[in-house]
Amino acid sequence: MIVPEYEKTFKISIIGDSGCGKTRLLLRFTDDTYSENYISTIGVEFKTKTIYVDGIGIKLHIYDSGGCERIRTQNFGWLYRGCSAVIIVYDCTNEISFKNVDTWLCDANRYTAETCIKCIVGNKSDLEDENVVDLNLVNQFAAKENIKFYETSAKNSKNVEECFISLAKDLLKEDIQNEEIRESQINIDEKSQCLIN
Ligand SMILES: Nc1nc2c(ncn2[C@@H]2O[C@H](COP(=O)(O)OP(=O)(O)OP(=O)(O)O)[C@@H](O)[C@H]2O)c(=O)[nH]1
Ligand SMILES: [Mg+2]
Repeated sequence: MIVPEYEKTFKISIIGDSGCGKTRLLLRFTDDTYSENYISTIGVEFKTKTIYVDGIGIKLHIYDSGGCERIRTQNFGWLYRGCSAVIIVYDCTNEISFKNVDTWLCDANRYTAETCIKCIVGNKSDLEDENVVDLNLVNQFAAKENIKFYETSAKNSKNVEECFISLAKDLLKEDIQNEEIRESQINIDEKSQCLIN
């Protein structure tokens, strides 16, 4: 018998302003690499990584796109179609990138299914002296929207793995719950069929 390498597949999209570190976060997670070079992403790129949660293989398809306005509006379809989770990234050293989280979240809420899980990531936490974003405001915003918040550094790896793994765990939990709901629905339908017959 061939044992499959993975049992679940989820699509995750990383969005947020240009330069906040989306591509570096993706490459840190998938390849454990980092570079100071800044080459703005044009269009949409994706990478995959299989992880194991409670013995279950989960293949993550992670989509990354350029954050500039023109690219933002061009890529709605690619980024959001069939998306199970969205990571909205801002740059801790750039207040405007945090202000724009609201716009990115509106896009995500508008173009993804209601079940799509969202989280906020404040990246570049290694640049402690340059951090200009008030953590209280971020926590308040995350609590209001009922979404998780992580401070990460693609540079020194802090919290990057934790963020993706926690997201994968939440996706798995949600998937199992939906499966249970589907099964109980089938049972109810079967019972009512029996009663009719
Ligand atoms: N100090 C520090 N610099 C970072 C970090 N993450 C990314 N950078 C730097 O920030 C710049 C932009 O990073 P990218 O990952 O290319 O940004 P992006 O969000 O993909 O940008 P677009 O593709 O234009 O949307 C690069 O010079 C990175 O080296 C981090 O955690 N810490
Ligand atoms: Mg990029």
